[in-house]
Amino acid sequence: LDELPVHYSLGLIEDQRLLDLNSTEIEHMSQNIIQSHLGTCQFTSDELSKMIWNAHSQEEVRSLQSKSCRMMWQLCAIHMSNAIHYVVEFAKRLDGFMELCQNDQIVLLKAGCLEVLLIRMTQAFNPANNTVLFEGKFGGIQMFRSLGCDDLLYAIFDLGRALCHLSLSDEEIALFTAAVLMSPDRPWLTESKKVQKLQDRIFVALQKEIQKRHCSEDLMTKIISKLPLMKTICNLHADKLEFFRIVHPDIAQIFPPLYKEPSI
Ligand code: MHQ
Repeated sequence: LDELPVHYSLGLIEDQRLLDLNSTEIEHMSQNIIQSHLGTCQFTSDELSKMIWNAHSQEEVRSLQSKSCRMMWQLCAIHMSNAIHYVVEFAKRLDGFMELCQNDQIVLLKAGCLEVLLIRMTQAFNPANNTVLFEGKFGGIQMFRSLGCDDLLYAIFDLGRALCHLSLSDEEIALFTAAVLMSPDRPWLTESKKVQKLQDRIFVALQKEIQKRHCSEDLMTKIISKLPLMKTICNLHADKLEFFRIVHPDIAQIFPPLYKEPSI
């Protein structure tokens, strides 16, 4: 009874033996995922904990607010593109990812990079005062006023708070983001069985990691329960992006290639 069943939205593993894995293999895979995360996370949690009380001044917030919608979108697009490059690098370092066909690599990244970014955001989010890292310092939702998409931003900040509330470790974030990236239900995947197998193993590794710190609490269930909100945000984001692309086709040019076509 030492292996608890692993439940998740996309399938059900009743017995770890079904996956035909031994602990060393899981441990090895965990290490690969954690190292990949640490090597590509842009800011370490140490760096972030030092920056967390370094907030934008009133003046700086006002200056962001006085930017035009256009300029602000551009600024956000630059930061998001940059962050997405790190997510792509993360994926490339995951065992198994580069062995997938190129079509599937692109499908998984296109569909998952925003979700990964939202999970990564927990480390750059201060739930004590609802601020997030932007332009080198922490600031609240009002920084983004000129974007004119408050609904989306409230959803993003709500998710940030909810994810912070789970107080995930770096290791858990690494495994969680890898699992989200390896979602076998993305449209247009050609080898979803292969992806499913990878994701199953990652969930087993995540469950193991969770058991190290949290004894009784069902953190796994809580983590999984955040997935629908993340999907909603990504869809909302894709809609805004679509709208923005029509209104400002020139700026949409700088969105990273993966970002340009939310669906193939
Ligand atoms: C990453 C580092 C990182 C980089 C960029 C609605 C809209 C057009 C944009 C950060 C959303 C505005 C993003 C820049 C805002 C919510 C975006 C803009 C973790 C994530 C993080 C901190 C991003 C978080 C979300 C930000 C602030 O390693």
